[in-house]
Amino acid sequence: MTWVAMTAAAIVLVGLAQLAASCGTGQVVFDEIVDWDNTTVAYPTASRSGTSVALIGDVDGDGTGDAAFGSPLADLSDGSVTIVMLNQDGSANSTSVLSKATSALTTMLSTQAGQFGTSVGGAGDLNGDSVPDLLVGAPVLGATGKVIIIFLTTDAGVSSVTTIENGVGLGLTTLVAGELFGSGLATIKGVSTINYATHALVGIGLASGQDRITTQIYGSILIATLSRVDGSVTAFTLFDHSQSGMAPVTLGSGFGSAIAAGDVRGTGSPLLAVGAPLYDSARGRVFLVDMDWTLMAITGMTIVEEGALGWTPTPALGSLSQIGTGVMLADINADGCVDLALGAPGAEEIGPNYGMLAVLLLNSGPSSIAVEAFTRISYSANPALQSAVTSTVRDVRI
Ligand SMILES: *[C@@H]1O[C@H](CO)[C@@H](O)[C@H](O)[C@H]1NC(C)=O
Ligand SMILES: *[C@@H]1O[C@H](CO)[C@@H](O)[C@H](O)[C@H]1NC(C)=O
Ligand SMILES: [Ca+2]
Ligand SMILES: [Ca+2]
Ligand SMILES: [Ca+2]
Repeated sequence: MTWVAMTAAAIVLVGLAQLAASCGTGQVVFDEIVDWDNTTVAYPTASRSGTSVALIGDVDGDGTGDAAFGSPLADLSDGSVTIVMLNQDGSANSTSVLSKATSALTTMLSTQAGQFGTSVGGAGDLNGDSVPDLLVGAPVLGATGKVIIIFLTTDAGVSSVTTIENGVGLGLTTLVAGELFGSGLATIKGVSTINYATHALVGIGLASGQDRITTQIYGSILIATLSRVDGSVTAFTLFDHSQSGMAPVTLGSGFGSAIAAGDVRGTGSPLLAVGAPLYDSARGRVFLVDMDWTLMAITGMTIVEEGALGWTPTPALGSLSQIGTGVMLADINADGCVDLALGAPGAEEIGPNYGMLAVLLLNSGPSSIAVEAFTRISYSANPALQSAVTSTVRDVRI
């Protein structure tokens, strides 16, 4: 089992050694760290390389899944995404950078400061050529932000590009400027009402999404069904604060900055983990959002934060930890229960803003969610990270 963790200037791949015996118990021990940062590729200090990362499927067809990560502040915030062809051990075999220097993206991205690469996601092949494609969020591109679907070639080049944005590619016309459409992205698997052979289901965050009635900024998410013929949106639902089930989301919390999906309750139906890293003046929290996928409705929300669900980390992560800047749901210790990993870039370590990945092993059922064990991946806890982590660990995805 491996996953990727990002720092301000480097990407690390963490290997997992120790497995637990029963659901939600045991310990997570990390035995390996791989840094994808290619020092011969110039990622300027301020590019915020590693803000987002995703495993996107086997692009080059060598049998090993490949990855992508975003550098949204590269090139004066025009942004870039790096596709990393992986070797079996998780090291980078080659890298390819998509940016305004890529001809298919030049017109769209040049001098827009759209922060292309704030989020990245892979939903498999979306145009029927068997090559996995790439979703990239650019939340300040154009008036309302865009999600760009990049149809890839096997050498990580671009065959064509399409977008999801206000008034384009879907019947959505009500987004307004500054909602940050595309701040978060997730692929949602395991929904019984979706035919995954012909469609993909994705969650898109709007970290400053407005309540449609009061126009106040609470943050929102949009769930979209995409066609595997051309990536077009065939259905969507926008969950803003005026919608049923959204009341627990508080004003200005950045809800939608990060999204993940997984079958936490073991019921065969995924729930969503949605980060709200600005909650309580940047302490941050994460919502586990139960969904009725047939009705496409929110049926409940469970809050994950320090002091909740039996999670009382000592020492505490601190009041500016920005928990939920990144979220991942996956069975990290391979015991059959989906676990939660949280990026907390402002967490205290040997000083402010060292950041950490908070790994919460969950023990959940249809009617309960509990944190059974907690492990930090951080500067102090992982000596192997000390050469890579000098400031912040920003995100985590699988
Ligand atoms: C890339 O993969 C090829 C084929 O497996 C291998 O021969 C080569 O050594 C790899 N290169 C790097 C830099 O890992
Ligand atoms: C690192 O960058 C160099 C120069 O751009 C490139 O030739 C090489 O393939 C890259 N290596 C990896 C593993 O991406
Ligand atoms: Ca591959
Ligand atoms: Ca494709
Ligand atoms: Ca587990």
